Amino acid sequence: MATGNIYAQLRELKSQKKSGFAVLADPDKIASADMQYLARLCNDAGVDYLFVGGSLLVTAQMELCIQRFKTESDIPVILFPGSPAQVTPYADALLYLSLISGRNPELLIGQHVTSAPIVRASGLEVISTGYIIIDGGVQTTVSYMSNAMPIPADKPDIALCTAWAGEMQGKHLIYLDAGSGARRPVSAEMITTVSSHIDIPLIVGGGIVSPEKVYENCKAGANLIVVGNAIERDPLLIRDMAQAAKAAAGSLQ
Ligand code: 1GP
Repeated sequence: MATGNIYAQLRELKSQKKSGFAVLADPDKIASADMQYLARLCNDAGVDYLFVGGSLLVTAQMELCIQRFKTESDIPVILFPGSPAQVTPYADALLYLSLISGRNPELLIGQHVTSAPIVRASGLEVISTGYIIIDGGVQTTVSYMSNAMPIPADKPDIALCTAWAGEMQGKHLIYLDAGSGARRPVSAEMITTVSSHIDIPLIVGGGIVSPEKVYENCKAGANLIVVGNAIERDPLLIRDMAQAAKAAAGSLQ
């Protein structure tokens, strides 16, 4: 499938050894009155992308959330779906996730087959993503819902071989995720091991709670950092985190 603008931007980050910053909004956790506030904060802070989705959504607020973000900011909205039911044409792009660290055929290919007509008709920019879950020291929603074992946090070689396999299968991105609310984020060592040996952009998220960690992970080679929980608790972290990602430009990677 042809790739579009957002993927071109991510490739640019990779080739220029730069990093971006994305805020993950779980529509279940944001009151509709706060969506406008969050969108404006992100806009003012120079956030690169708004990710929307969740491993388990229990309210019907997703489309409202995306529409608010689109009216209140210029930031591209990327779907990070926990299931095909979260595919909506209101966003700009879709992370077309294949859980390559797991051995659950439904999340490798099954759900993709059943949702293919909807995805094709959506008009979204579809970004094929090798999704890799790393043990974050606690059972996260994604690890429970996916019924798949995460890669041990101290095994960067397994993460690298999984990322290589995804890259050779033609995935356009790799996403290393310790899971939302992880106690232990993906280690800098694992990020460097993976990033320095693949040619496609690397997204990192899960359990990142400080601008210092954002900076460290970008230095380690992440091209896009995703933060959700910490920002739900303290939206004022957005500015410092976005700046930390930009400040790390030109580092080792
Ligand atoms: C989870 O990577 C994201 O899939 C973000 O995680 O909510 O812990 O920041 P947090």
